[in-house]
Amino acid sequence: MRWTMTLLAVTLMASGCDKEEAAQGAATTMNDPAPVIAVAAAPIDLPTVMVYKSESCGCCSGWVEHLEAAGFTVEARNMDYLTTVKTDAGVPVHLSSCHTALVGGYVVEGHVPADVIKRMLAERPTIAGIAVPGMPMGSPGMEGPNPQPYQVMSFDHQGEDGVYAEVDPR
Ligand SMILES: [Cu+2]
Repeated sequence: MRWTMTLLAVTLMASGCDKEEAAQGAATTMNDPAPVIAVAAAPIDLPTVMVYKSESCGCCSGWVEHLEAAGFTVEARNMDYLTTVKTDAGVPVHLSSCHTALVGGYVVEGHVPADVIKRMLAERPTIAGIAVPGMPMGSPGMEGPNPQPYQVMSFDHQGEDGVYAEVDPR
């Protein structure tokens, strides 16, 4: 098993190098900044997402799958008292949703799209976290027949909210 994994890793590394060389070769001939883009597109290390949810929450599991599909490693914990988790994390009551997650030092409340989380992790704003209040139809994990636009709110521990992102899944 270990041998197979090593082989796989070596194969992946080898193919990765080939691609990079190909991109560089092409760029040299064409004299454009393509190699920079190729490096930026390489997989980045995403921090593990800790998700606190109730055992029976189907849309929470849908959101976990969405994060995993986007490349996150997710550790999900089923909790009996989510209110305590939200209070401890400092999630404002009016921004609360079904599940609460912790990632990279931030709180992520509700059905926040993975790309918005990635943007926050890249920008590292001075906020406590982001939230999609309630459970809007069309948000990841809440796919359905009538998707609607929704906002991703930011919040801090001083009671300030703001709009972090506008999402229109239609
Ligand atoms: Cu939900």
